[in-house]
Amino acid sequence: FHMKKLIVGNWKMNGDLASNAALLQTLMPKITSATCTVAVCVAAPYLASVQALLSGSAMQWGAQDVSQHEVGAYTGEVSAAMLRDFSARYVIVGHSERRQYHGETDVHVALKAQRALAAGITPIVCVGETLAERELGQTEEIVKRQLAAVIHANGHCISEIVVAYEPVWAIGTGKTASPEQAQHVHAVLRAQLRAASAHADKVHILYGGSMNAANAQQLLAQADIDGGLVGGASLKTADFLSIIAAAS
Ligand code: G2H
Repeated sequence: FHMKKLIVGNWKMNGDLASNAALLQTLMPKITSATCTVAVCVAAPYLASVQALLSGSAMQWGAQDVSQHEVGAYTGEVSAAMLRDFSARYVIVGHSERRQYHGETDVHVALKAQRALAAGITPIVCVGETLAERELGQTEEIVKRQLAAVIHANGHCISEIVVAYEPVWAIGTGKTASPEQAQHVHAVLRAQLRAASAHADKVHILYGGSMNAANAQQLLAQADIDGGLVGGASLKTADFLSIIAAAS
């Protein structure tokens, strides 16, 4: 059974109208192949322009966060239905930067994943341990706890999610998990998904954390690494294209 790999650019809080358009116009003609799925997750204000640019292309788009609430008096929040209005295919939930700087807990992340699924948007659920947790030997326990919350809240829909393993110590630091370290955790996550769903093997488990042109191939060659969630390198055309080539 061969799963098409999924490469998602996480632009984080970068870019502007002009630079987004320039980046996508360079990427679009080069991303025509059906051998790998490619998406970019952009800041919410740019969804409309990214939708206009990418509609009809081979690229997908999505957002970086979604409200845990459905609708109502939640100033500043963006709902799953709003993302749906701009045909977002994906939304990242529980990125470690949200957990770290915005107080998101496993409970919030589970609710956000639920809202996304209910709106027909695929949540990219991020899990990962900090350096201190890894050094204490708690990696498996932490990622399993983070994923368990989402499995518990989403039951039989769990095969509709994407999981991203992002060791916090590897994010934006230039330090990457070795292919063996990453594969080990991916296998743990796969086993947990299999225990929850008969369709676990169709869940993409992405690696994230300083994935780049030089390390992508080896990471993507691992049995349970089904793609990448790419931050910094997704803002550089040549690097992002190399990663896509490695996944194709
Ligand atoms: C991890 C990743 C993308 P970077 O956060 O989500 O970013 O590739 O810059 O480490």
